[in-house]
Amino acid sequence: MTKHKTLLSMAKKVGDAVKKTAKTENSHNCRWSYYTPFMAAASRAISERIPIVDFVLDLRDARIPLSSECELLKRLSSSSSSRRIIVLNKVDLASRCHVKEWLRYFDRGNFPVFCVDAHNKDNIQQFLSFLQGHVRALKKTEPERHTITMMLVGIPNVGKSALANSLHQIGRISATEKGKLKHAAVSPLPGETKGIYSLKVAKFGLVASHPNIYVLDTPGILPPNINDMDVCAKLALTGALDDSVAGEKELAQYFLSVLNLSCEYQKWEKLSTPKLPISSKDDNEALHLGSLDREIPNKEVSPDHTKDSVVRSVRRSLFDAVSSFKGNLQDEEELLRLIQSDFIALRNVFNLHTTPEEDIDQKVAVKLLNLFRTGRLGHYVLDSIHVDDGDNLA
Ligand SMILES: Nc1nc2c(ncn2[C@@H]2O[C@H](COP(=O)(O)OP(=O)(O)O)[C@@H](O)[C@H]2O)c(=O)[nH]1
Ligand SMILES: [Mg+2]
Repeated sequence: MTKHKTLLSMAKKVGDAVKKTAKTENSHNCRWSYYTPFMAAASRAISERIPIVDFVLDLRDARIPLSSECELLKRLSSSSSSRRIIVLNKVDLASRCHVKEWLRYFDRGNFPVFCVDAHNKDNIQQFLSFLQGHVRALKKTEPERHTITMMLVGIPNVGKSALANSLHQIGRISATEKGKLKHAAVSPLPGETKGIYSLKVAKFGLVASHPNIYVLDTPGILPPNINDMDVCAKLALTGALDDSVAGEKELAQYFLSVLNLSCEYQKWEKLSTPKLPISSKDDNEALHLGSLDREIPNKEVSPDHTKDSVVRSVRRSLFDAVSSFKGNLQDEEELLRLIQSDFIALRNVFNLHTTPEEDIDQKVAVKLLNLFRTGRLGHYVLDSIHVDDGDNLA
């Protein structure tokens, strides 16, 4: 996605909100509020283990391949004994063509890269074969090895525990290993994993000489503060920070800027209703009329926003709002006006008329964020590759 000036200023709003929360909650400390003593201890424990594990699986969010790089690994010296493999997770939520570009970008760097959907069995099988190749190469240089350790390292909520579980389950099933399966806690909220846990991934085959593979799940870590507001906003939108840190409404506004400035909504054209004549000035009013003209949910009950019919209505409303908008989206004020129209249209779709006025936008925001994060509102890669990014190549 190209860097629109308006998108950057919407990202800055989110970053400023995070900074403000950090300052009020933590006024006499230079670290930000999410950086708890627990996260500091986890960062130390992970740093100590990096030199003694065989592989570091540098887990990133495929939607933000650069912004989700773990700060601690950036500082990792190239002389470290462990081998680093970049893993782009949540690839099912990212736009394919952009992920391909990022894979080519990382291929030019020093570290192997693989993209994965932690919930997809076939994908995990392929990832296991890829890891197996690396284990074989290590065994060639150290044939006496009986145990190989791989540590998952990454920001909160990137899917470390989900991936550890999948590797453990699928690895053991394919090696027909007996024994009770363990389970790492997976949660949509950041900060769920509280310690470093080891799960056996099996022998990668039935031959006795094959080494035992263990994958270490770790707590998510972030630096004590994030100076780049664009990075901060992307981390918050994709769920690495608790939503209360930036505020759901600010995050939803940021998401709507991303959506309105992208091409994703164009895929929903066939869902569109015939256009009403909408002038740039009367957008809010016309959208009200437009949505009254369309499907109106039951007045009393707020529909389950994850139902296909509701998701379709959300898409249709967002498509209609942006495609009939006559303003200039490069102008922040006008973009905000479109976002306000989006919120009004979504109140109707989610049937939130009986909700107290001050809570409505908050409720719309929570539902919208949930739909974005479960891939129901398009596929995005928010980081873009620039010529000068070559200097930062991992
Ligand atoms: N769509 C999708 N969701 C995922 C994927 N991996 C993890 N998740 C979800 O992301 C959230 C965080 O996962 P978790 O493993 O707890 O993240 P951790 O904090 O890095 O351990 C959970 O809701 C997972 O179900 C993935 O590849 N695709
Ligand atoms: Mg976890």
